[in-house]
Amino acid sequence: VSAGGTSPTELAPRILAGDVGALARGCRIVDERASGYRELLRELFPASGRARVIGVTGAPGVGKSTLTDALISELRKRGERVGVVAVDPSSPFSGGALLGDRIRMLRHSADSEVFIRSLATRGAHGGLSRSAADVLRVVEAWGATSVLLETVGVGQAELELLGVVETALVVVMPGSGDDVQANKAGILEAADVLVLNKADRPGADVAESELRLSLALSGTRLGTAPAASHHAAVSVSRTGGESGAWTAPIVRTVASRGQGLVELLTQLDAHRAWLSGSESGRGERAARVRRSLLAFLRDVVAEAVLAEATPLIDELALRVARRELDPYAASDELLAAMRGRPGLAP
Ligand SMILES: Nc1nc2c(ncn2[C@@H]2O[C@H](COP(=O)(O)OP(=O)(O)OP(=O)(O)O)[C@@H](O)[C@H]2O)c(=O)[nH]1
Ligand SMILES: [Mg+2]
Repeated sequence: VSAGGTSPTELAPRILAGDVGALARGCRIVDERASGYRELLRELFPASGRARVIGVTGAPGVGKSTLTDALISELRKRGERVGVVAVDPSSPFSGGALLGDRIRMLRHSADSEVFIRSLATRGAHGGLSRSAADVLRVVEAWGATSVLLETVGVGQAELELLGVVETALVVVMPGSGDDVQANKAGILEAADVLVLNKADRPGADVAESELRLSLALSGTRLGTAPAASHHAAVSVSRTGGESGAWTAPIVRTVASRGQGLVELLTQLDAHRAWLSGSESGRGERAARVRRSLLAFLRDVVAEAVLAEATPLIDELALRVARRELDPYAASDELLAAMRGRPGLAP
């Protein structure tokens, strides 16, 4: 039972009716995995999946929050209802930054059609993308037509987070070399739209050609990737092949002045249209759903197995340490035990 004395199940219809207070409570319950969170998510699930979910990621200070703020304004001009979920998986010291973001977006706080929420950090023990996906679902059920997920950094955690969005927007700025960083982490390859923000700064042209080079290089490297891989379609198109594939465009913006936002929104629309209106887009969308389900199942199954099999795992670990058992044999024993068979253990 939540703070307001409303059970999670009573909360669902209120969230679905667009109640912001209920939404805030629902987000907290889901984020903290408080009792009843599963039931709440189950009830909200049918109402999710309709919003456009946009991931905004990039190195610290590139202007993600400024861009998010500008995007909120642009989307509001269209009459959209907008949700923002901010995550900082990389740093436990981000209280100030998040507070700063909040202050920056304060001008939207009086707007009842805008909901902004910072996600509690769960990066340390994984499952961050699961938390993000859960909270996104609640915000969608509230009736947001667009949800922006802001994440700081260009590492593995951000790559995982990009897996739960529809359109992944990767932000870079001139003269930072963060495109190189992002390239290493595979973030550039995961981008559906690349934003070169702070285009008012010197070096924007150089930065853009470097970005193009990085993309071309990653495309070449990915050209040999298996066809089923996430980025295959994009890389094929980048290397000049298959038609109908999506090629990540580069959009220049000056977020602090709201410049380039119309073009950015045009590209976001184009990506959405591609996802739902083309064969390869629908394939990509289905592949993403499957991929994030797989990540979720891995998380849940591992959790369940670890919870149930702790004594067996302890025993297996001892035997592996004594070199009586190799890890493959240990996994065979664990699986056998999980299947309810007596197993191979003595
Ligand atoms: N010159 C210029 N400055 C910008 C632009 N966009 C944002 N800034 C400034 O860059 C600084 C960082 O912007 P933020 O939006 O906080 O960047 P961020 O990526 O959200 O930063 P973190 O959340 O800390 O990673 C602020 O001082 C902004 O005013 C731009 O297009 N041009
Ligand atoms: Mg920020």
